Amino acid sequence: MGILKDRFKAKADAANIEIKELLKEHGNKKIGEVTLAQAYQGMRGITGLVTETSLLDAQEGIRFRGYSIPELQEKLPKALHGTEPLPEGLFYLMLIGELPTPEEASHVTDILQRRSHVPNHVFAAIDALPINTHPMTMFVVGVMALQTESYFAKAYSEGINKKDYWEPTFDDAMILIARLPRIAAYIYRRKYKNSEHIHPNGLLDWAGNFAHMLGYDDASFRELMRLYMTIHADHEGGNVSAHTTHLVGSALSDPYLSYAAGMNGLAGPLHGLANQEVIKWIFEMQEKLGTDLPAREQIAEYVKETLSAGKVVPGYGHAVLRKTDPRYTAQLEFGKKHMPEDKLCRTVWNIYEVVPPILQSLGKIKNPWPNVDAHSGALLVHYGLVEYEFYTVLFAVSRSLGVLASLCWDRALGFPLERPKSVTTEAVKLWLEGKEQIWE
Ligand code: CMX
Repeated sequence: MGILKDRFKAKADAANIEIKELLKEHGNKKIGEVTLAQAYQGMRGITGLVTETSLLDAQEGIRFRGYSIPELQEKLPKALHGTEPLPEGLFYLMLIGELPTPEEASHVTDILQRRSHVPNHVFAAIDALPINTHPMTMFVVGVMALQTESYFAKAYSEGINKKDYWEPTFDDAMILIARLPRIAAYIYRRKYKNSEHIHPNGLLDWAGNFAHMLGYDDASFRELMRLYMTIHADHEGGNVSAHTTHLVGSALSDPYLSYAAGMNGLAGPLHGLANQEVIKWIFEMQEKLGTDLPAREQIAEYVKETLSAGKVVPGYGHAVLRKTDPRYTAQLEFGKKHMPEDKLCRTVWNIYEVVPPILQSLGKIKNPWPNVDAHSGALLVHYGLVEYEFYTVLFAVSRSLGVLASLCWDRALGFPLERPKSVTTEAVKLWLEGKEQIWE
């Protein structure tokens, strides 16, 4: 690969310098409807998608159908003796657009329970992978194996009328959501608990049963799972997992294919995988410093080392948010209530005091505040769920609620194939020289 790789590197280095210069001078020029800088730099600030289930405000954070996280915690139905919202209720809200009564939320629970049986070939597909496979890879393989069940794929091959697309999409979405906890728990028990699997408990709610199948029957862990599955469910439409699910779905790929694609995006370290990276980073800091409760000055030193090694501080920053993520705050409050003395949680809270001013001082980071991933791992570790490579799978199970409710809406509203225009740097240069304009 030597010569080819070297040539590519030389070309890429030169192009990087050239594009930087080009954007310095022409970044604010409009290329079609957007600026050149937006086209080159991740499409920030472009409103080009419709997602009905939730809306993100840069200062305030996420609202699901108009309701903030504290409002959801107050208004959504709870499990018996529980205080955290039932994610089934949030799914109802995202799908129907109205807050469910306890009976309506429990109807969703019933639908999911009745459809939760996972066919054996899905487990066989997971078992075919080496045990050291990352849990997210096992998860997506499990979802892809389940695609054999798709009503949408079957209906399409039999010639369904396009006005009816939404219906098999809806059926696939419900079945997929119903089965994901079992698939995820299977992966967890296979990889970390010697394949000692736990049967579902048909009397429990969706998240409570998930906690049970993972092997954590503590009542407050079940509450954590209900909160976790609620707050990670959706974050409007432009994030990588939601956008990918929508994009792939726009080709009329069925919900299994679309969701699996989205979860491959969630498995990236700048997105959902950041939750494992946070705990890995803290564990490495503890080991290096030889303490499980590092002082703020020690944390500051470690943060600076991370930055000077050219790495990001995981769990901090956001492409849209410009304040502390309310999903972080909800978890912080859970920690203060259930485990105020926990050393790892106290470390997470100390990091919150130390990191923002350091990131701010760099002058280039638009949001120095923590996101959802900065806190979730510490709560899980408290209950003994220390296998941090599994954390993104929890995020993925939750994210199904938002992206699949959205996919039902995509089909119901007949959204078309998504296909934005792209350009080459060569074409941009010709345009800047006034020679060619290919985007109009
Ligand atoms: N640590 C170090 N540098 C950071 C940083 C962080 N936490 N956040 C942003 N930056 C850097 C960017 O890498 C970029 O650097 P360059 O100009 O050298 O490329 C610069 O600051 C400007 O970035 P930005 O406009 O503020 O942020 P982006 O919109 O480009 O990126 C995000 C957003 C989330 C990818 C980024 O903040 C990040 O990498 N954070 C750490 C990873 C993380 O926690 N991801 C989880 C996000 C939530 C989720 O999706 O689950």
